[in-house]
Amino acid sequence: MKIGIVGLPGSGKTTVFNALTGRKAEVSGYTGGKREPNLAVVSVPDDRIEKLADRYHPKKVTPAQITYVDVAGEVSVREEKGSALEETLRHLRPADALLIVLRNFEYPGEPPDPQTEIEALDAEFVLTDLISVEKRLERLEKDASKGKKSDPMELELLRRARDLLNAGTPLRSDTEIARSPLLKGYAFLSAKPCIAVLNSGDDSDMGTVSLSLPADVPVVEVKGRLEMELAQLSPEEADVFRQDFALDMPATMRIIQESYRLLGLISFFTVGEDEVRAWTIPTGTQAQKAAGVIHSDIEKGFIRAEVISCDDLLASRSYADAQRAGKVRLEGKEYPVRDGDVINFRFNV
Ligand SMILES: Nc1nc2c(ncn2[C@@H]2O[C@H](COP(=O)(O)OP(=O)(O)O)[C@@H](O)[C@H]2O)c(=O)[nH]1
Ligand SMILES: [Mg+2]
Repeated sequence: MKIGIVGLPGSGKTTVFNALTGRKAEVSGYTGGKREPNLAVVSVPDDRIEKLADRYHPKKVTPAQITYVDVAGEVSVREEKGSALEETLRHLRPADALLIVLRNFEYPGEPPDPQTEIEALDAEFVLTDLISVEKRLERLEKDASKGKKSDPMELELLRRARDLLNAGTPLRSDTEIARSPLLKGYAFLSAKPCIAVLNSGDDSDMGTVSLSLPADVPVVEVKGRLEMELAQLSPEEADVFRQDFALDMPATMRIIQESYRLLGLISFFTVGEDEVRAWTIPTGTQAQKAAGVIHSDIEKGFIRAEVISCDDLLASRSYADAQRAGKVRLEGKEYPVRDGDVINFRFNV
C-alpha cells in the first residue's frame, strides 16, 4: 500500500512522516526547505504475524508493508508548468490514499485553522483534476471530429466527472467514478480516499476542535511532534512515555488501521519453515484471485485452498493437530478470503 502525505507548508507533513516511519527527515516548516520527497517503507505492525513467527521460527518473516511519501512541494495548481507541482503529482498519483495533515498547533500570531486548510487543499485537488479532465475531453472531442472512435463509456464518465468538479465536488464522493477501472489511469487526486490528520500541539487538549468534514473523510488526531520524538525511542522507552502522557495507541497504528478500513483491505497469511508472510487484499477477494497476489502461476493452476483461521491455528498445538480436529477447511476458488485466514494453496503448474 502506498500512502501520500499532503498538506499546507508548515502543517507538519514531515513531522508526521517521521512519526510514522521513525525517520529523521529534516523538519523545516514555512521556509519550504528541500524539494525532494521523503520516502520510506515500513512494516505493518501485526501481532498475529509475530505469533505465527513464534510458532514456525521461519528463516524469514515478511509483514505487510506501507510506503509513505512526504511530498516536499505544496499541491498548488497555481504553480508554473515544469514546476514543483508536476514533481509533486508524479509522487502522489500512484498513492492508494492520502493523509491530509492539518495544523492544529499555534504558530506565534497564527492560530490554527484546520477547517480552512482542508477546504483549501480539497479545492486544489478539485482544480488539478478539472484541468486534467478538460484537457482529456478536449483531446477526445478533437479525435471525434477526425472520425476517430473513443470509448463512449469513458467519455460519459469523464463528462460526469467534469460536472462534479465544476460544482466543486471531489470525485471520491461518487463511488462509480472514483472506482471506475476506465478512469483509473488518470489517478485523480480528488478521487483518492483521504484521512485527515489533525496535527495537534503537544499540550493541546485533544478533541476540542470541531471539524466539519464529509462523511467519507475520517479524522485521526495525533500529537505529531510528540509522536515523532517517541518514534526515535526504543519501543520500551516509548511505552513508558505513552503511559506518562496518557497517550493511546501509537499514531502509526491508528493511521494504519484507519487506512486498511478506508481502503477495505484485509490480510491473509502463508506459513512455513521458510517464510511466514502477510498478504494484503481487498475485502471480499475470492481464493483464486488471492492466490494471484502470491504468484500468477498459483492463480492459474489453482485447485483448492486449505484454510484455517489464524486464531484456530494458534490455539492448536500444531497444524496437524488442527487438521485432525477438523479446523482446516478445503475451500474452492470462489471462497471469499477472510481477514486472518492462514492459507495453503494447492495448485498445478
Ligand atoms: N508544537 C508543535 N509544532 C509542530 C508540530 N508538528 C510540526 N511542528 C512544527 O511545525 C514546523 C513545520 O513542521 P514540518 O513537519 O516541517 O511541516 P511541513 O512543512 O508540512 O513538512 C516545524 O517547526 C515543526 O517543529 C506539532 O505537533 N506541535
Ligand atoms: Mg516538510
